[in-house]
Order: sequence, then C-alpha cells, then structure tokens
Amino acid sequence: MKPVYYLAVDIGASSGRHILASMDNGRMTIEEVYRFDNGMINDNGNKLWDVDSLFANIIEGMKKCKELGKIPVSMSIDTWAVDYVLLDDNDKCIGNVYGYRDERTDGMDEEVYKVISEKELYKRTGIQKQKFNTIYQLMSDKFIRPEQLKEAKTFIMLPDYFQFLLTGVKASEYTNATSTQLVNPETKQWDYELIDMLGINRNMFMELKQPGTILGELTDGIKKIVGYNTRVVMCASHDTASAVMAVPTVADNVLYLSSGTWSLMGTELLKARCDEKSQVCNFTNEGGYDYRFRYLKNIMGLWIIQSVRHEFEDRYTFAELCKEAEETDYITSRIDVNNKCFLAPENMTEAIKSYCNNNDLIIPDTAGEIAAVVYKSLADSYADTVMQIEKNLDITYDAIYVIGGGANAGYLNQLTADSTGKTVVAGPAEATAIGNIMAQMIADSVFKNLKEARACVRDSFDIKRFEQKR
Ligand code: LFR
Repeated sequence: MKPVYYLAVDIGASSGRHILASMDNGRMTIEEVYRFDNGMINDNGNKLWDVDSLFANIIEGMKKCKELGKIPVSMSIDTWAVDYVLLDDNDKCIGNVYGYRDERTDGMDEEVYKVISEKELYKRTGIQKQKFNTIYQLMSDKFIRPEQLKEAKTFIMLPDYFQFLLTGVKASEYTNATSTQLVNPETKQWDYELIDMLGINRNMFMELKQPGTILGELTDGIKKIVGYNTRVVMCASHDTASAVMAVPTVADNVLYLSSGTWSLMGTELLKARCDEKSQVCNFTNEGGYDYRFRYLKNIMGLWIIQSVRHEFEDRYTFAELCKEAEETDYITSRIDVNNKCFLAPENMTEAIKSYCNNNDLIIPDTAGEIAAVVYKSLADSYADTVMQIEKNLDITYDAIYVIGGGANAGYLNQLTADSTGKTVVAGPAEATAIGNIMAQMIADSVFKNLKEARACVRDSFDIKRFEQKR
C-alpha cells in the first residue's frame, strides 16, 4: 500500500522546514524535504518579518513534495508565538509585520498597567510577562501607527495568516492566541472585556478554534502553483505547543525542556495556575493541545549561542562549538541568561563580555570560552527553574525530557543532567514538526488521542539518556 503523507511546515525564528511524515508498521517516519533560513530583518532600525519571503518558501517546500511524488493528504503550519498581521477590509496586510525583538514595546508595559495592574493582568490571563507579548505590541501600535490600527479589520497571527493565504479561510487558532495575553484561561476565548479596557477594536478578533480543526482546501490559485490539492488542518500552531505534544512518554506530570531558539521549561497542567507564586517566578500558562496548559518559563535559550556563532562568521558548527566549549571547561564566569541585555543586543559576543566585565567576572575571549560560559549558564538556569517548578507545584521529577533541536546538543544535555541531578531524556529533535503532524494524524483518526500518539512517538524516534556525572 502506498504510504499516506502528512506535511508539517514548522517555521522557527531562525529556520523553517517542511517535514513529511507517514506511518510504517505502527511507527512514524519523518523526512525533511525542504529547509530555509529565517531571521528578523533590520529595516531602518525596525525588526521585521519578511512574510512574503516566508510564504514563498512555504510554497517552494510544497512544490518539493510534488517533485518527490509524495503528495500530503493534509498539511499544517506552526511558527513562534506573539507576532501578527493586521488585515484591511480587502484582507491585505497593513504596514509592517513586526518581529518580537523589536524595541517598539519598550515602556509599553507601563502603558498597559495604567489600564490594568500587572497583578490583575496575570490573574486574569495566567500569561508570564514578556515585553514582547502581543498585548504590549498592540499597545505600541496605538502609539506608533494608530491610523493603521484603526484601519485594521482583522487581527491574525502568523501561522493563521499563512494558512489563510493557502486556503482563503481566515481563522484563529487557540494555542498561539493564548500567547497574546488576551485570552481567558477559563473560557479559552478572547477576553473581550480586557480588549475593551485596552481600547482595542474587539471586532478584529476571530473566534478561537482548537487544534485539530479542519480549515479547508487549497485555493485554485495555490493548487495551480504547487500542482496538487490538500487539506489544511490547524495544528497547535504555537511551535512550543506542538513540541510539547511530542514529549515521548505517556506518563503524567512530566518535566520538559523545549530547546531551540528559546528554552521553554515546564510541565502540563489541566488547570491554569494564576497564583502569586507563579507570577513572582514568571511562569506562564499557555494553552496547549486538548485544553491542557503549558505551565512553563521562557529561558533565553540557544538564541545566545546562535548569535555568537553568526558573529564568528559561522566558522563553527554547533557541534564544534560544543566541543570547543568542552575543552574550555576551566572558565568559571556565568551570566544571567535571562537578563534583558541578551534579548536583542547589537552584538551578542560583546554583550556577554560586557556583562562579565560589569560583574567582575573573567571575560571570555575565544569562541570556546564564550560558548562554555553560555552553555554552563543555561544549564544553571535550567536547574534554578526546575527548583522553582518543583517548589510551586510541590512535585519532584526524576527526569527532564529535552525536545527540539537542542536535544542534539549532547554537551548541554550532560551539563543539564549535572546541574539538575535529573536524568536527561533527549529527543526527538524534530519535536515541533512531529507535534504538528500528531494533530493532523489525530484529526485523521490515525491515533485515537494524544496519549496514543505520544506512545507512537516514544516508540518511533531515537531517544538518548544522560545521567549526572558530577
Ligand atoms: C519559541 C517561542 C516561544 C515564545 C517565543 C516568542 O519558538 O514560540 O514559545 O515565547 O518563541 O514567540
């Protein structure tokens, strides 16, 4: 029998990929068919996404499936969170599509708190404070582009926007929408009262749909370009929500670390925890598949090392950087990876050096020394986060499930096992795309539910274990 293919388009802040998946004897197999670079472009000091080029890449990857003779029965797109497009009454994009590292949200928290206190906002939404959350971005729209905001008829987040371009169907997916900080964790719909309080046009927002919803088929125009038709299904379109679906275990109460541009460390809860302890530690309750909540913390993540690598002119692969770091084990300096100076510095290497200088730490110099400082500091911050989660939830975990690209960083996995004292279970590296596929396969009745799909992921992919050595 010919295999049935499902296509995941997983676009991260630094790269995107098209992954085809199919079932083979009860196991899921995946194949990367297309990959492209991504990054915010700097346009006169504004950090923007080039959505046209992203969409062109989506199409290129879809064409690749045709070339390979592997036409998917369905497809879905996930991306990072919080960013959005404003559409006019002809459904055309209005103005810039800002990237979340843009500085325009500086000071916007204070503007929001004039309307609702920080504490009340957390109680109401359960979403951690990140200066780039959509709520602060929309507040900044009110200041820097009020005309465009007024003109906007539709607010649509990036995966939904791309899927609209493919199908002509406009809709909003729930998991990604929760990252706006405008969704009520009880009703799982927009918090219209909050939106009104902020003075934002509530009519821009579309009813939220759960992952698994079938959106529609390709428009005639797209069918012609790619050479086939397929069904577009909503996955958990926030990449982290898809990644968490692919944690390779059926156990409850699991500690995961979704490791990519960001490190997202947390667990799943059936009810959002919007208490003070969680707020103080800045834990979020983002919406997950099947009405679960992702109780997690954003840690600056591999973005720091990605940036350093670029600054060394991509002379080293990530594996080589790990190796160099391992050989530079003597360096004792540690940085606070979540310090805001690392969010969007002009030069990351310089930011690390000046952090060390300002804190009387030995200043790292070589690529290996810098990488060692970063990796070890990340591992330390994972250990702090584990302690906070265990304390807040009164649970002890035995293992950390590392999923996403960072699962391939053996050196970091070992450091994490050492700093936390937990077993690190690493893989799958393509967790986000796999989660995206899982939602499609569940919608197509390949699996009964999330648990069955997770069991399949556990049995299908190569998973490595790391134990504490020192
Ligand atoms: C990871 C991620 C995080 C989100 C950040 C910004 O790719 O989606 O979950 O906080 O990017 O959108």
